[in-house]
Amino acid sequence: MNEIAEAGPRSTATDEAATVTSPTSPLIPSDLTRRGFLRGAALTGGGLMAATLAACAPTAPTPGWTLGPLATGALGSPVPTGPAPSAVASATAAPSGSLPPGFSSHDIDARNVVRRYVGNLAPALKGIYGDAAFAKLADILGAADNYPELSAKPAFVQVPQLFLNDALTPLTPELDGDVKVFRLTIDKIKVNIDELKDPIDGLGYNGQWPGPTIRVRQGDKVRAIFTNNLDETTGVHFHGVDFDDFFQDGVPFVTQLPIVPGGTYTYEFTARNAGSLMYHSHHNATDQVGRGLLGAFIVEPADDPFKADREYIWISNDALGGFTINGHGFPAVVPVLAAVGETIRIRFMNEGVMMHPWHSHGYAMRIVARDGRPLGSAAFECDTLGVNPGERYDALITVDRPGIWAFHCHVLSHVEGMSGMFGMVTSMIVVPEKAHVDAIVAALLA
Ligand SMILES: [Cu+2]
Repeated sequence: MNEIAEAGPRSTATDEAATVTSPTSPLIPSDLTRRGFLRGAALTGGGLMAATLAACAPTAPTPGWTLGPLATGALGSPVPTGPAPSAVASATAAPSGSLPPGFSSHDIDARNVVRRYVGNLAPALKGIYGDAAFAKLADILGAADNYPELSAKPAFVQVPQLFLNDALTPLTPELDGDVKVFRLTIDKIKVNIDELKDPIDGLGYNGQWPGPTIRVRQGDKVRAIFTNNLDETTGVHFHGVDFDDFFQDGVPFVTQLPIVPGGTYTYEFTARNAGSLMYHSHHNATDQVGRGLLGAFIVEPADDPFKADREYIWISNDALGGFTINGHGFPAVVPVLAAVGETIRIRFMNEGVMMHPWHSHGYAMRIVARDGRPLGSAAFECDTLGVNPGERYDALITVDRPGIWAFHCHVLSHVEGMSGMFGMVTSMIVVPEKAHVDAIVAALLA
């Protein structure tokens, strides 16, 4: 099984110094420390720490659900304990134990995929949302079955993820005078869209899909050196950059010769314009971008007008890996985490060949920038945002109500079928306290 460690070297953090040092890691606040994690656990009487540690530490004991509230939960309906109805008895994925009347194999499959998404993080919900909400959630998931996923890590922990890659192996430039130098390889890789699916043959920058996030400041001089380890030619385009020199534009047979196998090519330019940009193959691109040659290029302005407590990069693709967010499909997709009172920023980027309307349940998004350019007085609010191929939108969401809110593409065939939800689905998990988020993230990074 593909463990979190495969995302990159593990942190060697100790209790005294577990600071995630990359100030540019999405999701992870720069002040996240082991002590912060412990403080978070203290807020929930220690239960959260135990639960989140157990959730993600491979050798930790599996926490048990507190099943007591189930029979007398807020819903007031006892969990069925009788034999399974005959209509569902043949469902191959059906766990032993109870199955509510009227369930079909579709319901069993649909529930199983959500069970995989939540995994053994589920017990932490008790400390986060309180007993009554926990009882409802346990009822919805059918926790009384003591189903196997309760003791498995969430699906999104079992495959490499962009935010973990960026946190654990941030792409740090060398300095050559006042030039920031980034070195990347272009590689053939095996990609696990989902830990239960066979790996597919993909391509990646530095062995990652999406590639490592490249971050600079507006006005920086950038040198990006790419070595092509493929057995085919390629070219790299920095998408959305206002180049001074058009020969840096990365289009083979227009502004350069393709980068041959074994070859190295250097792009050098000044990051004139700020915002959410991208880098990707611009050669045989339907195939090469579809196989994973894509990544985020973030140019920070000197004074960012959009203040956010957490940031998420959300790159969609829809080719050889299916319908994906950051290279993964539900349930192997990291949730958006936020604490009440926080503002999060989502940088939507579409590297696919189709438009995807992203729909946020429970909250409106304030769209403040398009293609990296601030919208100013044209900023608008919506709960469904169509993002066309090549487009980027920056969305701000200020959260004031806890909950687990679905967040998905609204082309329904991209998200749900007879086996339940798949592809372009995740959730926004809003928790009452910042420490809850820090605890979960720390456990992911541990
Ligand atoms: Cu879609």
